Amino acid sequence: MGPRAQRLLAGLGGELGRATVVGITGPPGAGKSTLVNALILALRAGNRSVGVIAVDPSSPYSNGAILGDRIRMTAAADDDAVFVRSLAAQGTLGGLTPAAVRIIDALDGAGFDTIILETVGTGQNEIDVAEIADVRIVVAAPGLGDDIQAMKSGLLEIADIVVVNKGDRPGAEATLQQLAGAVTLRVDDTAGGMPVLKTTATTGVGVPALVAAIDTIAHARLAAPAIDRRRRRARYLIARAAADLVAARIKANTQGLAALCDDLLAGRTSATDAAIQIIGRA
Ligand SMILES: Nc1nc2c(ncn2[C@@H]2O[C@H](COP(=O)(O)OP(=O)(O)OP(=O)(O)O)[C@@H](O)[C@H]2O)c(=O)[nH]1
Ligand SMILES: [Mg+2]
Repeated sequence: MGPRAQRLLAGLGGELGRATVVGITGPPGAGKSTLVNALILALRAGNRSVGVIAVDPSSPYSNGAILGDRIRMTAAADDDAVFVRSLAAQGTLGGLTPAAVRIIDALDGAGFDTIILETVGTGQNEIDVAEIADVRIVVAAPGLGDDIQAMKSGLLEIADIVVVNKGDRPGAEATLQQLAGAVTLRVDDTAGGMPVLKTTATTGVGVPALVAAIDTIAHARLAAPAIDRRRRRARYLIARAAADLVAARIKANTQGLAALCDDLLAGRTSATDAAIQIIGRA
């Protein structure tokens, strides 16, 4: 970002932190984009403006996913209160670029009520969503097989709301039961109240209940001062930048690294102690 853009965003500072940022993640093909489209329709029906950032996890050189999202998000066409932007992940460490945070700020400053962030849940992405979003939705669908197992171990950790989409498909109810069971087993789910909802994104069935669940959580989260939520996003940006810098430093340190590698292989040091020798104690 250039200095001019930075000044512009800084000038918006007083107005930022108003929007509800909703993160939507889940396995490829679960119907995230279709669900975002259905959410746009439902939120527009309530006269709320919606900004969408769809993070493309695939090659930064391909526009295929961008086109795909545009086609699926037909609700956005010809409506000034809807803004859809696709973003290539650019192969950064976090998968989700800091650019996403800047677009959130820009949309927030422009007065959008709800900002939806769609990312494919493969690895670091879902954690990034957790860092950035006020409300975190994990989307599953029947017939994704192993992905449900993966969700149980990882994705559900970050969820505020679990959605089983493709509710019109056979097996939707079984997937719902499976995930509802996994959610109640979560140790940290003290309230025992995480919503597990069924939607059919293609027809909009179940979407009003999802909007209601989002609103309930957003209401509680947005009670915190806007600056707190913006600081959390700033912390994420700094952590990502720090990780990039450290990785670059370790890569550049080829001379000393050979000896450290040998020490590690011979059990004379741990990976953590070796890292501390290179970057110092945090
Ligand atoms: N039957 C049925 N099909 C659905 C539903 N929602 C989405 N689909 C279909 O599922 C396919 C994938 O939908 P997308 O919205 O692109 O899924 P996605 O999770 O965004 O996919 P990626 O962004 O590639 O990870 C499309 O063919 C949709 O039409 C649903 O509720 N029921
Ligand atoms: Mg998608």
